[in-house]
Amino acid sequence: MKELINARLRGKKELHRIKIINGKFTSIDVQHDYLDLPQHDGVFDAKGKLACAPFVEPHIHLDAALTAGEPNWNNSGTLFEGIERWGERKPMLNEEDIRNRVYQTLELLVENGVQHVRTHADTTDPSLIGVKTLCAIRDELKDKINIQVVAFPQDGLLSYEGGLDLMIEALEIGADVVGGIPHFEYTRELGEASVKKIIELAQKYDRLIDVHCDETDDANSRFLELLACEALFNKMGHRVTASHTTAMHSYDNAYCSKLFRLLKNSGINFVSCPTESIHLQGRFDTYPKRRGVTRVKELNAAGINVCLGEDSIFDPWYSLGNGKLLRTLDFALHICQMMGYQDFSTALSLITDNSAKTLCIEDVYGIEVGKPASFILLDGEDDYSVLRKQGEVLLSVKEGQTIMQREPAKVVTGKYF
Ligand code: 17E
Ligand code: FE2
Repeated sequence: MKELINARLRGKKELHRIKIINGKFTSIDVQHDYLDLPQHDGVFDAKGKLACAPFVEPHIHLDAALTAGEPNWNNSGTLFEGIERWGERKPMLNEEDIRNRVYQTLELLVENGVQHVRTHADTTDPSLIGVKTLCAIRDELKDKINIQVVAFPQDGLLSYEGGLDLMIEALEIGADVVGGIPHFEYTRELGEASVKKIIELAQKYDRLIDVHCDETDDANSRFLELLACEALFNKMGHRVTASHTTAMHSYDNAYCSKLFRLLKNSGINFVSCPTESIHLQGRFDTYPKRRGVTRVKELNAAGINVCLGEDSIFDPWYSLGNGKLLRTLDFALHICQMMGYQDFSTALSLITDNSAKTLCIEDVYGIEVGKPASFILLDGEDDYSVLRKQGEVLLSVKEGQTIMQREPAKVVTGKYF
C-alpha cells in the first residue's frame, strides 16, 4: 500500500491522508474534504473508518493453546486444577503438535488485528520443547509477526526440581523475557528468593521480565511489592511487567494506598487478563464472590501503565477465547467499572499503546511519520463506536504490506420495520 485516504485517527475529528514509502509512514495530513480519488494501485479508501496502531497481545500461553480437555477437562475451574491438567498434557507435547496449534492460534490473532505477541513458554519440562519450538517459530516468522517468548516456570522456578537450570537453559536458547510464578512456589521464602533470582537473571542475560505475580485471591500474597521494589532499586522498571496481580483485588485499601506509591515510582507495567481472572478467581468464595481482577481502573488513573491480554485460547485454564482483544476489552470495562465517557473514549489504549509500552516496542509502534507503516482499520469512527458495535478489524497492514483484509458481514433480509 502506498496511500490511505479518508481515514480517521484516534482522538482527532478530521479525516486524514496517510502516505507510505518503503514500508514507512512518510506523511500524515489533515484532509479538508472527503477525497474521491479513483481507486488505483496502492490507494486504499478508509471511507471514514478508524485507522489505529495494530493490536498487541501482551500475554498468551501459545504452548498450551487449543489443548482444552486433553486428556482431561478442568472441572473445578481453578488455576490450580488448570496447572494439574496441563501437567497431564505436557508429556504428550512434541514439535509438530506445538507447531500445529501455535500456527492456528497465530492465525486467529492476525485475523483480529494483532501484529505483536508476547507468549509464555513453560520451562518446567525437562525437554524444553515448548521453549525451543516457540523460539524457532519466532525466528521463522520474524518478518510476518513480532513475537516475544517468556521463559515461564509453570511449576515453580525453585520448587520444581531442576527449575533454575531449565530457566537458564531457556535463556541460553534465546527466550526474550524471564518469567516467574512466586505465589505458586512452596513457601513465601521461596517465592521471594525466586523474585530476586529473576531480577539477577534478567540483568545477567540482558532480558525483559514478565512475572505471573500474585495470581490468587489470597490477600496475603504480596510478591508484587518485592518485584516493584527490586525493579525500582535496579532502575529497570520499564523493562518489568507484573501479570495478573489478582490478589490486589483483595488487598486492604490502606495497604493498596501505600503500595501504589511504590508501583508509580518503580515504573513497572501491568497486564490484566480479565476474561481469565473473572473465570479462575473467586472459586473458593461462596457468596458474595470476589471478581478477582486487578485494579485496572485505579492503576490507570494513577498513571501506571496497564494493558490487557487474553492469557488463554481453549486451554486447560480457559476453554473459550477467539483472538478478539475487543472482547477482552469489553469484559475489562464491565468488570473494572470503567464505564464513563472518558473511559470509553480512550479504551483502545488498553489493547494498543499501553501494551506496546509493556513490550518495550514503542520505537517501532504507532501511526507517526518515520515509523514502520503498520496499522489496522477498524469498523467504527472512534474508540467509543468501535467498542459499542465491537467493530471488526477490516484491514491489517504491516510495514506497508496488507496482511489481512475482511469483508464485513451484511444483513441480507429486507427491511423489517
Ligand atoms: N498458567 C498460570 O499460572 N496462570 C494462567 N492464567 C495460565 C497458565 C493460563
Ligand atoms: Fe498467564
